[in-house]
Amino acid sequence: MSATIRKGLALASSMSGVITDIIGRMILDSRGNPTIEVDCYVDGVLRGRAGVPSGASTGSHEAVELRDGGPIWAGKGVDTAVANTNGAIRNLLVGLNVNDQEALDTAMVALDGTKNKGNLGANAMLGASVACLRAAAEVAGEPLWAHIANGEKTTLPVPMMNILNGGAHAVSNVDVQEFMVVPHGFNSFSDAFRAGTEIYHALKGVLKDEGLLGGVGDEGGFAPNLPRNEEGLRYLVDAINNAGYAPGTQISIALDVAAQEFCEDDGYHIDGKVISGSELGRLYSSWLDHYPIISMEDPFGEDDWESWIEFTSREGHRCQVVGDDLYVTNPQRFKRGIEEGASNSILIKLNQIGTVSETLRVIEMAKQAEFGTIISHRSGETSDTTISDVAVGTNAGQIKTGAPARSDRTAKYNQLLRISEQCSDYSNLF
Ligand code: 2PG
Ligand code: MG
Repeated sequence: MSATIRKGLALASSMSGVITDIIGRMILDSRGNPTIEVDCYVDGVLRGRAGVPSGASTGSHEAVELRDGGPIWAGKGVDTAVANTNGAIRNLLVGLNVNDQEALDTAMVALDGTKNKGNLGANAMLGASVACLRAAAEVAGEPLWAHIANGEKTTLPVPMMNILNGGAHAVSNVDVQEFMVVPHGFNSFSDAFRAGTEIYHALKGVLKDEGLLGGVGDEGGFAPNLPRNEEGLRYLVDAINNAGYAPGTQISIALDVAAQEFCEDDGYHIDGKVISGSELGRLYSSWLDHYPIISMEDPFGEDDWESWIEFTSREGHRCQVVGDDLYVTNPQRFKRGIEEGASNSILIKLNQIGTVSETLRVIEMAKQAEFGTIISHRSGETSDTTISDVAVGTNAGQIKTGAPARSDRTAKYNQLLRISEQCSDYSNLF
C-alpha cells in the first residue's frame, strides 16, 4: 500500500463528523439585497454551504429576519446576523457532531431563547442549520435528498411554475401575486417541466400580441398591467392552449393571491373595489367555475380565520386551499388551522421558522393531518438548491419555485432534473 493511500485511509477512519468551523458572510440575493451565506467545515474540510432566501410579502408571524437598519444598504444590511453566525452560533456548534441535526437545531433554538428567533436572527440560524444539513449529507456520501429521506419514500414533486407576477413582486396594477401553471397530467418530472416551460414561452407570445409584454417580476414571470385580475387567468388559459396542451386535464392553474397585501381595516382592496372576505370568497368561487384552478394560496389575510374556514368548507373539495402567511410554517398556527379546518394544505418555507428540524416536524404534522405540502422558495433567492432536495426527500409532492427563467429560479428546477436521473418516482397528485 502506498504511503498516500495509507494516509487517505487513516484520514477516512479518523473522520469523526465533528464540526470544526462555521463561517458566515454577506452575499447578495436575487433582488440585489444583502443576505447570508454560511459554510460548515467538518474535520477541517468545507462540507456544506447554504444561502438564505428572503421574502417580500412576508407574514407578520414569521420568525425574525435580522436586518441592521440605518442608512447603509437601505437598512437591509446583515452585519449583525453575520456577526451572530461567526460569534455565538460558531461557538455553539464547533465541536458538535454534524450528524445530529436535531441536536444542533435544538441547541441554537435554546441559545436564541426567544419565541420568534429575534435574538440570533432566523436568517443566521437557518444559514447554519442548512449548511450543517448539507455537510452531514456530504460526510455520509449521500445525495442530499436521500440523506433527508433516510430510507423513507421519495418522489419528484409536481412543479408550480409562476409565469405571471403581480402583487408585491411586480410593478403593475395586478393584485394577485402569482399566477402559476401546474403541469400535472404527465408521467415524469421532466415532461411536466418541459410543458410548463413551453407554456411560459407561449405566454410571452400571447402578451406580446396584446402589446402587454414588459419586464418580468421578482420570480421571473411576466408582469403586465391588466384591467382586472381575472384577465391573468384568461391569458394563462390562452398560453396553455397555444402551447398545445389541454387546460384542466394536463395543465391547471394555481394562484397565490397573497391577500394580506391588499387586506386593510375596511376590507379587501381588489380590482379597484373594497369587498368583504365573504364577497372575496364568492369572487374566487366564480373563478373556480370558469377556469381550471386547482390551488389557491393565501386567499385571505393572515388573521382572517373566519373567511378561510368559510371558503375551505365550501370549496375545499374542488380546490387545494394553501396557508402560507396564515401558518408561516409555525406549528402553533398550523395546529389551529388543522383543528378549525382553515385550509387543506400548507406552504413550507424554511426561513419562516428558521431551522431544518422544525421545518421537517411541520411537514410531518401536515402528513399526519392529511394536508397537502408544497415546498417553496422566497421571492428573494440565492443559487442555493436545498429546497429541491427537501421536496424530494420529504415526499412533499409539490414544489413552487418561480418561473422557468432566471438562474435563481432555474437552479432549483435544474437540481430536480439532476435528481430525476437517480430517483424516477413522480408524484402525480392531481
Ligand atoms: C409567497 C412567496 C414566494 P415571498 O408568498 O409564497 O413566492 O413570496 O417570498 O415574497 O413571501
Ligand atoms: Mg405565498
